Amino acid sequence: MITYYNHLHAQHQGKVEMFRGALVPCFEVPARADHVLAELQRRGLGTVEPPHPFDDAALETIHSPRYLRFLATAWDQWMALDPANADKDILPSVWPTRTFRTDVEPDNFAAKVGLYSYDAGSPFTAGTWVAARAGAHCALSAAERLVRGDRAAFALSRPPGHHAGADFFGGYCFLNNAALAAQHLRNAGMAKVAVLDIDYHHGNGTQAIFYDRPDVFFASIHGDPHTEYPFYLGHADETGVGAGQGANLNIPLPRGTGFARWSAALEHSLQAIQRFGADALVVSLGMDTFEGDPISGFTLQSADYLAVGQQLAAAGLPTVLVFEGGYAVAEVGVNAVNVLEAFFKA
Ligand code: OKP
Ligand code: ZN
Repeated sequence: MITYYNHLHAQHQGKVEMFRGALVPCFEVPARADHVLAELQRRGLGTVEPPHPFDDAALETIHSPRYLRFLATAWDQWMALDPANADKDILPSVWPTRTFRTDVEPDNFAAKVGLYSYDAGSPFTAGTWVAARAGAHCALSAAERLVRGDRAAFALSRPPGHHAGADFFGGYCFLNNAALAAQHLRNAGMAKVAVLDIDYHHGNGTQAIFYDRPDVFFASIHGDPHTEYPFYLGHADETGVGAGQGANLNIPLPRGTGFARWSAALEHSLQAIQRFGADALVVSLGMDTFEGDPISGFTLQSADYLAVGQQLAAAGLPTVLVFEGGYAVAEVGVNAVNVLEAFFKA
C-alpha cells in the first residue's frame, strides 16, 4: 500500500477555536498526522510519498471558482487589513443565514469570511491554503493509484475535508479531499463510486456535494445530529434528491454507542454500497469514534479498529482511505494504522 503524506500539513496550524464563548486551543493539531506517520513507519507498512502535483483546475471539479479564489487570497487580504494580523488566525464572526443574499460577494473581508464558512471553530492561518491544497493532492494522488490498478491507497493529510462544501469551509475542513478523490475516480471512467464516511461527525460537505447525484453513493455513520456536530444535517430521512434519490444513507447513532452496534451499522452500509454496485470505494477515515476522543461520544477501543479494517477489506472494492478526524492525539496513530494493517492482511 502506498501512503500519500501531506508533507506541508504543519503549515496549517490554528491557534484557537471558539467554544462556549471562549477561544480555546485547537483540537486539530499537526501532531495528529505526525503520530499516524510514525506508526506507519514503525510497523513498516508500505511506502510513504509526497503527493503528485495537480493544477487548480482539479479542485474545480468539486469547489466553486469564487471559493477557491477566496481561499488562495484570504491570508493576503487579512494582512492588508493590518500588519498586526500576522500572528492572529482568521475566524469568522458574521454569516448570511436565512433571508440574506449569498450571490453577491461583499468587499468587506469579515463578510467574505462569513460567506464562505459556517462555524467559528475553523481558524484560517497563513499556511492553510498551501496545506489544504497539498492535502487535496494527496487524495487525488491516492485515487490515481486505483485508476492505475492498485487495490488501495491512503491519503494521510490534514486539515480534514468532509465538512467542506463546494463553496464553504467549517468543521476544521477547507477542501473536501474525499469528494475530490471520488470525482477523480468518476472522471477516470469508474461509473459508480461510493463514499463511506466513518468519522464520528456527519460528513455534511460530502453529502451536500453529491446529494443530487446518482453516480456517487454517500453513506455515513455518525453521532446523531440532534445532539452532535454538525447539528444541521445527517438525519436518517436524508436519502438524496432528484436523480440522487436513494443514493444517500445516513445512520445516526446516540452518544455512548459501542463497537457491536457501530459495526452492525458498518455492515449495513457496506451491503448498501454493494447493492448500489460501486466500482470503487472512498473511505472518510475519521478516528474520532475512539472512546478516548475528547470531542466525540462513541466508545470504540483500539483493538476494534483491526476489525474495522477487516470489514472494509471484505467489501472487496478498490479503496481510497482518506484521513479525517481523530483528536485523541496520543492514540490516533495506533488506531488509524490498526485499520490499515488489518485491511492489508485481510
Ligand atoms: C471535524 B471532523 C469542539 C466543538 C466541535 C467542530 C468539530 C469538527 C470535527 N469544541 N467543533 O469531523 O473530525
Ligand atoms: Zn469528526
